[in-house]
Amino acid sequence: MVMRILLSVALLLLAPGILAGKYDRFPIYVMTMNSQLNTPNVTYSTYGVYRGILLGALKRLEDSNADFKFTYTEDLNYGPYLESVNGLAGNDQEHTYWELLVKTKEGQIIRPDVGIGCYIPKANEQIILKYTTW
Ligand code: B12
Ligand SMILES: *[C@@H]1O[C@H](CO)[C@@H](O)[C@H](O)[C@H]1NC(C)=O
Repeated sequence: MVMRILLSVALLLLAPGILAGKYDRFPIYVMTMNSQLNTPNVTYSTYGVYRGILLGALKRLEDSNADFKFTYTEDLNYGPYLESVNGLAGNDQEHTYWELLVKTKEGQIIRPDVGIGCYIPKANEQIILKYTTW
């Protein structure tokens, strides 16, 4: 009996947490930067959902903000490859590409080992799309 009450209490306490996890949307920021030209960094805000992929957040941003556009190609093995941002495309001959970096909420900059189709942003992260060379 006591166990049962304890169990119900535990479940009641857990439920809101589980629901919040599933239906939460949280802010994320997308910054474009260009290491080749001295153009200013631009930061856009959008949102992520629980365990949602970056590609979805980028599409949402594109739909909500006329100043942000991107294109991607589909790689057989690795999925979506970010090809262009706001009309500027990476180019194999020129060895340029859009690098995916992430500034975590602790302020650390990481380079994810997956692309935009697999990366799962967390709340308040800043996604950095950096036009650069390899
Ligand atoms: C060279 C290379 C690159 C070069 C490609 C230059 C070129 N055009 O030749 C550059 C520097 C551009 C690159 C970029 C990135 N890469 Co890379 N890359 C490689 C590497 C070392 C070799 C690929 C290769 O030449 N294979 C031989 C050729 C014959 O096969 P291929 O199928 O034609 O190769 C093409 C694809 O691999 C594609 N490609 C390369 N990287 C990526 C990443 C993604 C997400 C996609 C969709 C396609 C793709 O470019 C190649 C040439 O067209 C592999 C690791 C490996 N040893 O395989 C990682 C690898 C494929 N890359 C990886 C990653 C994560 C990235 C980045 C997302 C890194 C980042 N944080 O920015 C970015 C892509 C960002 C974007 N714009 O979407 C991962 C993919 C893992 C995954 N499951 O998503 C790998 C496996 C390395 C790893 N971390 O383990 N990459
Ligand atoms: C853009 O952001 C990067 C990374 O945060 C920073 O190093 C760089 O100085 C910024 N560039 C400009 C022009 O503000």
